[in-house]
Amino acid sequence: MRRFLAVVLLLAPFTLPSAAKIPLDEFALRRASLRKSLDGVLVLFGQTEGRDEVFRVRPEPNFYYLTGWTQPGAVLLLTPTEEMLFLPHHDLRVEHFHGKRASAEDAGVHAVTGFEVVFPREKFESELGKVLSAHEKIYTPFDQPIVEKLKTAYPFREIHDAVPLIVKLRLKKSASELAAIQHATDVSLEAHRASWKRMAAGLSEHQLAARVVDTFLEHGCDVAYSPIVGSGPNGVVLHYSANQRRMDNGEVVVLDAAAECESYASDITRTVPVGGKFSARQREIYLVVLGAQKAAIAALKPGVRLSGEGDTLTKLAKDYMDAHGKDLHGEGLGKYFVHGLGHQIGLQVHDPSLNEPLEAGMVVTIEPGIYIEEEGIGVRI
Ligand SMILES: [Mn+2]
Repeated sequence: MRRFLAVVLLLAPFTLPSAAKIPLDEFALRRASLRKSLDGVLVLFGQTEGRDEVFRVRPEPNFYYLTGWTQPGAVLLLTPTEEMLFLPHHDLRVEHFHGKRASAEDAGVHAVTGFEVVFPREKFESELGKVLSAHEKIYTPFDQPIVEKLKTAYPFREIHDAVPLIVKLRLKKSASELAAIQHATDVSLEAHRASWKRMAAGLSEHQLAARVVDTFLEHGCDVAYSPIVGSGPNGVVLHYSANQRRMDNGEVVVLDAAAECESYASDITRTVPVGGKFSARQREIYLVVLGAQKAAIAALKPGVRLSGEGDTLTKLAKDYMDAHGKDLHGEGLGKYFVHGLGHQIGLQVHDPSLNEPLEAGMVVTIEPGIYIEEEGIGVRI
């Protein structure tokens, strides 16, 4: 028995699902394919950091997508034929707080960054000036403060939003991205199952959240978003996150929680009865939501739209609810489905979309819900 236990303990660390790290080459390939469609100069700033920051800073997703670089203060400059990364100098004080960082003057900087050309940060303005002698247009994200600075510095240049160019690439997931999302999903499923085991009348919602977050951290992942644990009447609040209510038998809990692993997110919602059994009405609503989800998944294929005008998967789910259930006033349940059916997912839980029909290689969530305040029932799957 003792020997058996020792073997199990030895094996245990290796049975954890392993995180799929995106190789540096893939970031280089992404830049190469962006450069192919680039008719100007692209400028992207990575994340900055606050003073004495103790919260983990998420990388700016577009910058991360093209560089894989997470150290703050970096700048990316692309032209159709060139790639340059600009890094801040070493700062002993900063490195005392945050650990060693890479800098342009380091011998190994090319191998570490995957860039052949790495300059110190202060060279950015002069290098931008040089490449602009051969190009008219500047692409930069319109949602970042840099756009105003560029407009002031280059008043006679056409400045365009860089985001659609990058989003076009981000929408189609590579094999390693699919593996990363699958991994975050596997960890999230395990977290949901762990919380179901903990579930009992008299517990508080945050105790389910604790089990969920514990599972994420155990796997070296983090929360993709604040866990939503909405029991009873809180189940109808879409983005409820206080998680402080006592749960009781007879109620259902909407548990919307997922992990982010190696920068890729998942997004999973399940609705379960606190005491292990649905009431007849809860079960009825649950089966309508599940049926709508299955119908939408069956109709999911390239060319369809998730939401918007006309025939969309959201409309299909709503029609299913109308056809399969009624509220206390004899009206269809579709009107209680008050959000979009799903969204793109990847580096962000709500990955950006260009509102075009779905294409092969995209990853979307399908998560219908019915929220009837009058009956105190919220179900999302
Ligand atoms: Mn979602």
